[in-house]
Amino acid sequence: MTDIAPADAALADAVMTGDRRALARAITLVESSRADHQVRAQQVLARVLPAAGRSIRLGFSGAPGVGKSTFIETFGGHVTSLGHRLAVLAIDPSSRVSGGSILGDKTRMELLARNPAAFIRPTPSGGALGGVARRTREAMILVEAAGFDVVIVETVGVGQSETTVADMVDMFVLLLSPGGGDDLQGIKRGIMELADLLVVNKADGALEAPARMAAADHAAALHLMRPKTPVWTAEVLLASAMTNKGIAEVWAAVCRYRAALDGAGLIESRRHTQARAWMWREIEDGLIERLRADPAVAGLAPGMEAAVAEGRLTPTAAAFEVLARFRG
Ligand SMILES: Nc1nc2c(ncn2[C@@H]2O[C@H](COP(=O)(O)OP(=O)(O)OP(=O)(O)O)[C@@H](O)[C@H]2O)c(=O)[nH]1
Ligand SMILES: [Mg+2]
Repeated sequence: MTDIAPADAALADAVMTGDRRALARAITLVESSRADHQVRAQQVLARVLPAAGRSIRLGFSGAPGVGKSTFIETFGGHVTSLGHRLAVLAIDPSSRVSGGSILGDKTRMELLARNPAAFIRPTPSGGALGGVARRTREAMILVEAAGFDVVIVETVGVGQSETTVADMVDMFVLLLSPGGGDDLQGIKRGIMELADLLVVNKADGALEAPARMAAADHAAALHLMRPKTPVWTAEVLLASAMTNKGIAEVWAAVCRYRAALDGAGLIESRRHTQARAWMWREIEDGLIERLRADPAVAGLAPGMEAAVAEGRLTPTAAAFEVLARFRG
């Protein structure tokens, strides 16, 4: 890697002093797809890396409308009132409207958006899940370096993004709505299995009784699942982002979880595993990109595809031919 430019070194240093504008600029650099920006972003990240990693990383997911934004607003108010500094990032590969979902409903996070102890960054718009995930991971490093000690990565509970988020955080929290079993909520068993904590939101007013029933149902379903780690068994809590009920208990559960895993050295080892897996993902993505850009491969691939389609060659043999032609 070439040496970092003085201006970028200054940017990295400003991030580490907690300068919010520098932080926003550094995240913008990380999000840029320009090749020269990518090089500079990696230099900035390398410089701040020693100052990162000292947060609790939380993933929040749940079906559309379950109350994620409202919950993060209320939960964020509680956590910052305890003296923590909270950063909220989002992964939303569906990239609904430009600006992303968090910015779109900043009205739901009005207090948090104005809270000096909080930093909200909207979804980087567009791109495949892998690209969005990379930018979110790198933004996480930057917010940690800027001194935010609680990081929430929010994702909409549709499709692959839960797995992606679960793979980059210390604790995965699934928000559920009252009423209906998991079938009704479209929550797949695989996603429940990712959860370290389940929170049935909207446990207020007329929804309180159905919320209790939903919580009991989910607790029963959890009972049949194998815990992700021997030191922590997933719990189901009731909360209302509207009335504040149960919010302190959710934070208390986060603290208990952290203590349990930290005590067993599991947060560190989980992060090591995640970092290694991330490196290999980047290598795989980079290789594929180079392969597709290779002129020899580009010349050969269409013929190979035709041969495979017409049954003149097995896909395996065709793949061997293509790989043999690839010079890297
Ligand atoms: N009764 C009740 N309603 C709530 C609660 N939390 C959120 N809501 C309502 O549920 C609706 C959806 O809330 P959001 O916070 O936008 O939900 P979301 O999960 O962020 O939705 P998407 O961003 O679209 O995925 C809004 O009308 C909220 O006012 C709660 O604790 N109780
Ligand atoms: Mg939302």
